[in-house]
Amino acid sequence: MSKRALITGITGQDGSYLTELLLGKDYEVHGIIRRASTFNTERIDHIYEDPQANNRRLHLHHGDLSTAEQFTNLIYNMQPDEIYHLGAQSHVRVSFDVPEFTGDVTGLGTTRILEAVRNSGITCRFYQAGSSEMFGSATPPQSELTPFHPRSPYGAAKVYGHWMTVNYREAYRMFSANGILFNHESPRRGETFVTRKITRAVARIFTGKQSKLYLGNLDARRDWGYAPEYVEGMWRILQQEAASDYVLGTGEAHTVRDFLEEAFSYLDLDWREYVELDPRYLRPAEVEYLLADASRAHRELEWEPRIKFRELVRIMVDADLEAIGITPKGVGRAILEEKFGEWHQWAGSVSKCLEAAAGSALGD
Ligand code: NAP
Ligand code: F7E
Repeated sequence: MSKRALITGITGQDGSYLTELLLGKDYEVHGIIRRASTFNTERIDHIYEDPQANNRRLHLHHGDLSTAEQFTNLIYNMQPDEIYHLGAQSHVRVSFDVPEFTGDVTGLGTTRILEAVRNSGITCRFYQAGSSEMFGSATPPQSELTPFHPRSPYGAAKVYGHWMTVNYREAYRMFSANGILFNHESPRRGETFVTRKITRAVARIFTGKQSKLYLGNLDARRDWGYAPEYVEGMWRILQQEAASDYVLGTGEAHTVRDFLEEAFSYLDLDWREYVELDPRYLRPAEVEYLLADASRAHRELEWEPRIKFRELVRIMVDADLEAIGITPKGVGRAILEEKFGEWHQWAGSVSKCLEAAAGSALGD
């Protein structure tokens, strides 16, 4: 019998890739989406099936992590085998502007889902989307044994979610596991995160649609990987015999400046001619250096990322060129086709799904 999964944050970068992965593994997938006045399902529209279709395997439910009102009933009625809790206010800079809201959605949101599982009385496996931001100023490389020292309301909220996940494991013997994921990016990354902001700007500058790119701190170092590989890691974490916590990352760190150099030079542009500082993008407290020690995941999950920094940049620039209607230079596309057999839509992995329905995914 096929398994059933519930995903919070299904409309986000990771939620969309995870949905494709699970549908490809024959799961029935349920996702929670927020009611919005405009369509907010762009990342999953290509795999969504018409609500009237028979035997569909992707189902969406309205809900918001700021209230627990319907989660217990939803989970009790659905009886999922696995819950991937990915929903969050996930922007670090924004979390300084809305610290209370971030604590509510990103921190307490985790407790609301855990408590709903406990109250529903069902047995299921729970994944918490933890973050390298929890390490903050801890000395790199960071592993599962590194003490947390968050530097933002977002990081602090994720530390709370992490320990609640551990607590439900210890107190109620729930299979609740933390993934501590370092930055992972893709053509589906939100446009205000620095990697996508850069690759989108490179494509627009190349085609004359933009002349300047305003950024903040260029010295911060991040361990950037490719998102589809990280959702595979989430799935592996929930397939282990016992629940535990795992760091996922590439083991390579680069500065934002390195990213600029790599992205602009791919199209023979010099980033210094286009990039200017805007202090609004600086953070009250910065995380300077994140570098994953993912040796436990390599050993126990057999998880090893195949896409590294330089390849990631090329994939993202190619995709952003394509998104504005320009034939990509093609190196990034060739890398993905060689390593995964497909370009970034992963259409083949969900080939069993019906044609995507046009318009609003919930259809109401
Ligand atoms: P993302 O693209 O920002 O997606 C966040 C998702 O959460 C979206 O589906 C969003 O819905 C949903 N959401 C936000 N507020 C909500 C609310 N109040 N109620 C219900 N849903 C809400 O994030 P991501 O990059 O996919 O990351 C997935 C998870 O991993 C997040 O928890 C993030 O904090 C964590 N994480 C990410 C990274 C990374 O590098 N990407 C690394 C470590 C951890 P809308 O589409 O309606 O906005
Ligand atoms: O910033 C610097 C910024 O916003 C990366 C989230 O997915 O990963 C993400 O958080 C670095 C920082 O990602 C701009 O100061 C410079 O040092 O792309 P980001 P993040 O803060 O690392 C972690 C693992 C998560 O869990 C989060 O959910 O880039 N930077 N100039 C800038 N950053 C942004 N956004 N915009 C700039 O203009």
